[in-house]
Amino acid sequence: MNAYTSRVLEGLKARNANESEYLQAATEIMESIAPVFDKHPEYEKAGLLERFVEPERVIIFRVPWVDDQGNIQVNRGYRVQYNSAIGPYKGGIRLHPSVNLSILKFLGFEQVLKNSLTGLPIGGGKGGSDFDPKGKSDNEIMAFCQSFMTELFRHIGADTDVPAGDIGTGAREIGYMYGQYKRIKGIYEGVLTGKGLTYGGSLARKQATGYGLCYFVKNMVEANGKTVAGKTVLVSGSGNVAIYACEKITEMGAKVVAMSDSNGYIYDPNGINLDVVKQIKEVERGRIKEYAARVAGSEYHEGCRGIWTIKCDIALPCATQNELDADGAKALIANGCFAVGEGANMPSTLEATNLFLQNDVLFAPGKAANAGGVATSALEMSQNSMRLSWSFEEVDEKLKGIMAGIFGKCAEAAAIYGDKPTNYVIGANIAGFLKVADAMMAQGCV
Ligand code: NDP
Ligand code: 2IT
Repeated sequence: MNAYTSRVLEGLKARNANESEYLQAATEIMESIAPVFDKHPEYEKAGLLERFVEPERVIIFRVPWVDDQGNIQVNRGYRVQYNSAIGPYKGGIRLHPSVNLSILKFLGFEQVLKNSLTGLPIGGGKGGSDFDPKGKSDNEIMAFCQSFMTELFRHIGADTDVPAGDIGTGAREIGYMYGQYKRIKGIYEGVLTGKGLTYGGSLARKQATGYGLCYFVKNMVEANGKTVAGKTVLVSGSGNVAIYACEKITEMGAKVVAMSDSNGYIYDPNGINLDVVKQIKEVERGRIKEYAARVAGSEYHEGCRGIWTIKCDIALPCATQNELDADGAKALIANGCFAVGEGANMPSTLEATNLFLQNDVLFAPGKAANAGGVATSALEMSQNSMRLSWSFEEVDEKLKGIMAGIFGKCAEAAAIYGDKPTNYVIGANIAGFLKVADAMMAQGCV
């Protein structure tokens, strides 16, 4: 790292000492983009990095709601509006008991670079709450979502900030939030993405993150003289991203042998039966453990981290941050895994990422590999603005093109700035940063 990036990173550490996830993401980003400042001394004069690392605005609010027993519950709501240099803030809403400012700042920071990589006009943001949707009735989910939107509505809009889904926020939650926004504001506009298909949602948005991940991985693997077909794959998680990653990679001719949730993982040497997973997770909102009781020849193991000890060629972590640590990375490498594609945001710890890079495992960082979700959200925004809807095939074709474009940008920046041409971590961070930096320079000290 050069003196400028070191100084700014040290300042960040001093000011945000208790925000470990945020500092983890910031450290990776700053280490990656340092070489840019050697080529662009004008950035330091403009205080560009000091402005780039600081969110434009953070909103924290009370979310009171009444549960089915008539008790008052109070959660904390957040929206981190990180950077609007290249478009309205855009990014998901996470509903999970672990949510705090550090996690939302890391997610917002990653989102700025990810959204830039898509090539579409979207800035970066993230929001959420420490509300736990698990075990709640539909009525309680609705009560929470309506209360959350009763405060959030004044901070968002189709041309200012457009939230979407993330962990714990799917079509049901987006529907309740959209209904409440429309009721309060009286405007029918594309203020959220991931909407239902009857009220402005885009075909293929549900599939987009998982499919996009597989398109990126296929591009990466083939650019390095290998193939996806015939390979054995691990997919962690069993939520939206994991399910559609499993679907597409299977369609590409690979075999997924394991999936997980926060309690444990299933191993099915015959290849995961995705219809069973969809029934358990999408319809029944149940636990992955139930798969083993329904599919002969499969096993359930308690503890989600054990999934990385299964022998595979390709690993797709699609659950949550830091789910894949140094021990997991060592086990994957020892078993001959040659490619890792991050469907989740920052699922690999810094140590795990470095182990993959040092051992020449092809590594697709989340901000590039999972950008298909937000890219398709931007396509949903376009369709809403035009008041029309594209077919599944049209959206899917655009998604394929966008993912190929993102891989191209990562490879190109890695070739110029990286220690090796396959360092797509450096490639993604620099390619994403350059566009935002250029826009910020053009717009002056704001
Ligand atoms: P879902 O809520 O649909 O699924 C999340 C999955 O991850 C579940 O299987 C869940 O298990 C597991 N999980 C969540 N938290 C933990 C934890 N602390 N430890 C272990 N497992 C956990 O979310 P998504 O599929 O939408 O999101 C998954 C990841 O992908 C997240 O990192 C998200 O930020 C990222 N992402 C999502 C996009 C989208 O479009 N939805 C776009 C780009 C990235 P359990 O049920 O036990 O909690
Ligand atoms: O992390 C992400 O990119 C998302 N959760 C999707 C955001 C979006 O606006 O579609």
